[in-house]
Amino acid sequence: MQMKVRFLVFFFAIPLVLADLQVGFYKSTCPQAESIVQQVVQAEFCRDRSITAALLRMHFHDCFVRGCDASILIDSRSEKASEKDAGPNQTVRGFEVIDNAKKRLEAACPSTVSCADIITLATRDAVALAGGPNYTSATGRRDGLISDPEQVLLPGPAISVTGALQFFTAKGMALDDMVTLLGAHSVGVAHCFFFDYRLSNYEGSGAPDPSMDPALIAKLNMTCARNAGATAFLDQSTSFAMDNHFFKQILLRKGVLQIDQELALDNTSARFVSGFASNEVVFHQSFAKAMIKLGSVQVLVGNAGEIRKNCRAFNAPKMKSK
Ligand code: HEM
Ligand SMILES: *[C@@H]1O[C@H](CO)[C@@H](O)[C@H](O)[C@H]1NC(C)=O
Ligand SMILES: *[C@@H]1O[C@H](CO)[C@@H](O)[C@H](O)[C@H]1NC(C)=O
Ligand SMILES: *[C@@H]1O[C@H](CO)[C@@H](O)[C@H](O)[C@H]1NC(C)=O
Ligand SMILES: CC(=O)N[C@H]1CO[C@H](CO)[C@@H](O)[C@@H]1O
Repeated sequence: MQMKVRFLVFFFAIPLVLADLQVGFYKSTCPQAESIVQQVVQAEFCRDRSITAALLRMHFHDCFVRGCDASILIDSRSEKASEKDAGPNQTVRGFEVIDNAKKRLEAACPSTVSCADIITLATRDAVALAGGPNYTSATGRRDGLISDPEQVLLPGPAISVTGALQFFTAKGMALDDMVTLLGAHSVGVAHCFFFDYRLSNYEGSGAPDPSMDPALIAKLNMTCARNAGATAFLDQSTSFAMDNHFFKQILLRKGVLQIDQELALDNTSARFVSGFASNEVVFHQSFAKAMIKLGSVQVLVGNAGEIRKNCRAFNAPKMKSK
């Protein structure tokens, strides 16, 4: 009996190991790693609550291009463009928080904690601070050696649910994961150029997008008339909280991005939307699970890649002799 139980435990434990990432990977090599990241994020959050949105989007963009390998952090140089030069990356922000955490981690435990893990841990902490679930993140990611703007293929805001799903299934995720992760649009903003085509003459109809609440059309129209770089909150109800109001809003036709509104209208995704809108606990549980999945997409582990010393640049090639 004892043997059988042990065998079963061992057997079932396998799928829980996420590609060799492990909870508490830095326990012996840098015990203060997670608390250092948490302190930096907490300090930033007190200064500016929008850091949660910035980190969530950074984490998503990192993991969907070459896996969660911090390729998004590399600065471009005059002779070599990086992911930051790609169109969709133009408005990614929050890089200073990662730099700040890295600086303190290098002082405490040099060349030990990867930039990819810093993004993952910082995002986890920022989500919890914004009232989202406080989940456990496995660590042990390594930093990638490539950052290429040509490889940034991310869905745009006018994509359909079916179209967007192809991006997610390519990363091993299902429709429920996608609807859940788009719940990250519970925080943060979008620039007018990502949604203003919905406000008038939508698809040449001479009228605004009929799927948007007319009061929201009028409001956004005023916001965007003010200046070209204007932004609107993705969740017009509770714009800084990782709660389930985003799902309630799209049921009321108050989705700012077309893809967000589509989630409520498409009959494949609509049932997940109503489920999350009516039960925040279910949304939070699903969000924790989906974020852990997101953070394990195509990770580099073991001896792959490197541990960058500066998150914005690859390490210098190793010298052959000392
Ligand atoms: C089909 C998938 C997705 C599309 C088409 C999409 C599109 C967009 C667009 C167009 C913006 C506005 C950016 C700006 O104006 O600066 C945005 C913002 C944002 N996205 Fe997504 N997104 C998707 C999935 C996700 C996922 C999976 C996450 C995270 C798990 C995420 C998190 C965010 C956050 C937090 C913001 C606000 C950023 C800020 O305030 O700086 N998005 N997204
Ligand atoms: C999340 O949980 C960790 C570990 O229990 C704790 O240290 C941290 O303060 C929690 N974060 C929030 C925002 O509650
Ligand atoms: C939005 O503003 C434009 C002008 O910038 C105007 O033509 C249009 O009628 C407005 N639409 C609504 C719904 O207010
Ligand atoms: C979903 O909508 C399509 C048409 O857009 C329809 O053919 C299909 O039967 C619907 N499925 C369900 C489950 O309602
Ligand atoms: C944050 C960042 O580096 N954004 C860059 C994205 O790419 C454009 C060029 O397309 C740069 O101008 C931005 O600085």
